[in-house]
Amino acid sequence: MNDPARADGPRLAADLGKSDLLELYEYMALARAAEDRLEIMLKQGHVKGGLYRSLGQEAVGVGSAFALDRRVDGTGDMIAQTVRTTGAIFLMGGTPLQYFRQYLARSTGPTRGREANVHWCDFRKGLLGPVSPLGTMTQVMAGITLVFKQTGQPRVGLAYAGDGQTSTGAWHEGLNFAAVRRCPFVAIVQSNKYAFSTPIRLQTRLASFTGKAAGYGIESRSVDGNDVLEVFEATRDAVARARDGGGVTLIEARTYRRLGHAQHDAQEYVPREEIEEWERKDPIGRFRERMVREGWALESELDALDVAARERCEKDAERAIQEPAPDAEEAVQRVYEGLITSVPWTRLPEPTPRGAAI
Ligand SMILES: Cc1ncc(C[n+]2csc(CCOP(=O)(O)OP(=O)(O)O)c2C)c(N)n1
Repeated sequence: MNDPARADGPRLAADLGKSDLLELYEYMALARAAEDRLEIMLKQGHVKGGLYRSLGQEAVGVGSAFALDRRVDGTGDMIAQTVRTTGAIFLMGGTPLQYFRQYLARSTGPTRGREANVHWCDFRKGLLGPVSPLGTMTQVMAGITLVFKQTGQPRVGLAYAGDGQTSTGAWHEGLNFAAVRRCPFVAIVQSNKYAFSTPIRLQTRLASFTGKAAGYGIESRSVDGNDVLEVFEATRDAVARARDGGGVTLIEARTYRRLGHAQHDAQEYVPREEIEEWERKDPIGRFRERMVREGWALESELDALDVAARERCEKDAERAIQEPAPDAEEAVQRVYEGLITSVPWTRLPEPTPRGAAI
């Protein structure tokens, strides 16, 4: 859906028709199914590196990316993804198969086995990709959106950040730069209560991250991040403002990281009741319940989407598992500019001991 205002039959909610609402559900279900399948592959020893999940945060990535102009030819809007935006990556055109190949470090994957998890980009699909130092991609996206503006391209850039990321100098600099230059930029703070084990109260004295917007003179809005329609509406407004030359908006999406930072984090610093409370606010469960209650969809239609998501992930996982890792000689190529002619792991000759006769 590239035009959020497009009507397909009656508009049921947030100016969206039935097929749009089903698509929102479908992509949240797909994100969950893909990550569930990855968890099994991790236990089977197929995943290289850690596994980072967006469990319970699916509405943030899906609701926001749904508001973008999504194209696969390099002319649409762009996102700077994080490890918690699986649904957004799929909506932009990334696929579960790409996702699995990357997590399994396969030679067929987006980085051909050179990098792990979401560290990949696909500019044609509007995926800028992340680098590890937090905050950096907000700076890069600020620059990209300045180019959009200066070259008269009607494109918008959206950069996601966790609450921890907002404490980095890079995030501040990027946001301030985009604000001052009135770039077509949307900043989404995925406020999920923890950065690793650090709670929000140790990131900021503010009650809401929207308070930071005042410091940059930009618009802001706080939304229930587990309500996919609320996230969508806020992002749609922010994107429209950005495209019209109205500058930057900061959206705080209040959500919860239901698992540890990654699979290696047992989350011992989190009270069990807190997790249970957020399990009851599950974004997929809530949207399903609402769709059925409002008569937007039948339970059987949603069941069919769940089954299709799981079957697709099963098929793609089996395929990725069978595919090869890159061979060692190939894996070192194209990491830096130019080809590597001598392999870097060749041992240097032992140094001559001091005082030895030469
Ligand atoms: C500048 C920087 N500092 C520290 C880290 C290590 N690190 C990686 S992820 C992470 C936590 C991120 O938390 P947050 O931004 O809240 O995102 P979340 O994982 O909660 O989605 C940290 C501290 C890093 N990658 N970069």
